[in-house]
Amino acid sequence: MLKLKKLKVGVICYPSLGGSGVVATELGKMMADRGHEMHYITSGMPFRFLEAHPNIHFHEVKIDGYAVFKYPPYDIALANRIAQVIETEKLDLLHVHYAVPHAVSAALGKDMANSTIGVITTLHGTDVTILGHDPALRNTVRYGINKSTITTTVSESLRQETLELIGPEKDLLTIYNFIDEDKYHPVEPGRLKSELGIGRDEKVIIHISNFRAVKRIPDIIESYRRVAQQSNAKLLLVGEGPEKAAMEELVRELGLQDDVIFTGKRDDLPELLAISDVMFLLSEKEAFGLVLLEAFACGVPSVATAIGGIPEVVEDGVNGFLVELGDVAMAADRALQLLMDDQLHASFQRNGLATVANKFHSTTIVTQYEKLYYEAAGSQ
Ligand code: GMT
Repeated sequence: MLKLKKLKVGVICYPSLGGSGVVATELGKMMADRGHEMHYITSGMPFRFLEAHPNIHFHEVKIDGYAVFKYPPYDIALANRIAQVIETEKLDLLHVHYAVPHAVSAALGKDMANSTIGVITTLHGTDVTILGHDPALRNTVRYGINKSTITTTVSESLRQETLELIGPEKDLLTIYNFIDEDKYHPVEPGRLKSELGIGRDEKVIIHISNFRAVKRIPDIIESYRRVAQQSNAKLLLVGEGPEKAAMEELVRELGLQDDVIFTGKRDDLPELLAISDVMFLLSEKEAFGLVLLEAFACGVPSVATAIGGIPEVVEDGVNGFLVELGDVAMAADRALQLLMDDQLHASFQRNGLATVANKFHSTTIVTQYEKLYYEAAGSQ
C-alpha cells in the first residue's frame, strides 16, 4: 500500500478554551499522534497539554504597540506570522478555526508568502450566526470562505444557515465535533459532592458554559426553580463569562443562593459530570453544543433546546429531551421525568454513551479531517 507522507499543518485558532479552541487543540493532539507536524499560530499558549508533544509547535503572534495605532492590528500581525511560518516550516496546508478574523488573515498571510498552499476553514457557529447578521461582517465572512480551499461546518444546521445567510461561492462540508474519550468517560466522583455542599441523596442539574447571553441562563435558573419545587435537587453552574455577575444577582433575588452553586471555571469536568444527573443547555443559538457530547460521554442525559445543531446531537426521547426555546415549564417537566424515573435515566445514559461511540467517535471524525488535509495539501 502507498504510504502517504506526513503533513505539516499550520493551525490558527482562538487560544481561549472555548469550544472551537477545544476542538482545534484536541484535533491537533490526535493529528500529532498520527505523525503529522502541527504548528499552532496563535496569540497565546494556553494549551498546557500541547507543550510536551514532539509533533506540536507553537508560533506566537506578537503585536507591537506603536503609538500610531489606536488599536493594535492583530489581524495583520497574525497574517504576517502565518506568512513567516508558511515559509520557515514549509507548511503543506493551513487549518483555520473561526472565520473572523482568522480566515481573512490566512488568505492575506498566504498571499504575503506568495504561497499556493491549501486552506481549510472550519466555521464553529457565532462566526456565522451572529457575525453573519452584521452586513459589514457578512462580506468579510464570505470573503474568508471564498478564499478557503475547503470550508467545513460543525453541523448540518450551520451548513444550511451559512449557505442561506452568507451565500458563499462553494458548497460547505459538515464534519461533526468530537471529544477526547480518554478524558471524558464515566469516573468515580470521589468526595466532590460533599465538598460542594451537596447532600448524598440530592440530585444535581448541571450547566457548563461561557456565560454569554445566547446561553439563556435565566431560563436555566427558572427551569431549575420549578424542578426544585418538586424534587430535592441542586443546580451547578460551571464556567465564567459576561453574564455571570448578573446571574449571581438573579439567584440572590430569587432566594436560591443556597441551592445554586457557581463553581467558576473548572478543569475537573468529568468529575463534576460524575455527580450530575441531568444537563441543561437551553441556548438560543448553538451550532453544535460540544458540552452535550462531554455530558453523554460521562453518562449524563440532557434537556436542551431544539435549535441550531442541537437536534443533530440530542435525539429527543433517546439520549435526552428537546424543548422549544424559552419553554421553561417543559424543560422542568422533562428534567423531573429523568430525575424521578431511574430506569428511564439509565436507558438515556446508555444511549448517550452509544451516541458518542457511534456517531461522534474521535477516530472517525479525525480520519475525516485527515482525508481533507490530504485533499487540501494536494490542491496546490
Ligand atoms: O461562539 C461561541 O459561542 C464560542 C464558540 C467557541 O469557540 O467555543 O462555540 C461554538 O463552537 C463550538 C465548537 O464547535 C460549538 O460546540 C458551539 O455550539 C458554538 N457556539 C455557538 O454556536 C453559540
